[in-house]
Amino acid sequence: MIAPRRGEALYVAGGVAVLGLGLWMWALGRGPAASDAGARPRLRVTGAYAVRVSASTEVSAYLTARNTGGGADRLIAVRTDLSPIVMMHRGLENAMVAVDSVPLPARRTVSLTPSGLHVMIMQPRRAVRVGERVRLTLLFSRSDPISVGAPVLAPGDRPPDG
Ligand SMILES: [Cu+2]
Repeated sequence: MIAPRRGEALYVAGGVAVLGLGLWMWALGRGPAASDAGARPRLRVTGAYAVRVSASTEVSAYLTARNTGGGADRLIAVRTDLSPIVMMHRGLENAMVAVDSVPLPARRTVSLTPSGLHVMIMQPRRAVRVGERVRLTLLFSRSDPISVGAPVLAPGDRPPDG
């Protein structure tokens, strides 16, 4: 049997030490110090409503998202049974541009309104009626999904308080 040379043994020991340090840092990262409860987002969604956009079949939706937590989050997608295609738009003058996500900073309230950010349900499977409720499931990058019922209003109706 050939004994390992001194250099190789040191090399192996060094590797074990690095692995140990990595495991220790990984454990630290999962510990209470890193998952500081104050840095978590805490979301509440209120005042959701939907409007059938006149002269088209699309349905837009609006809501208010309040983040009372100490950590930021992002709205990354919206799902509904009405359509597989739900977009998030930002209104600019008379145009709209798609956005990938909506930032929800810590301790801030973000409102999706007809004059700004909004949700757009493209090519709904059926026409929606004023008075019915559309169920929206909001997906976030950090928080659990939130489902809300959005009453369908006629264009120009006063939105619900939220
Ligand atoms: Cu839009």
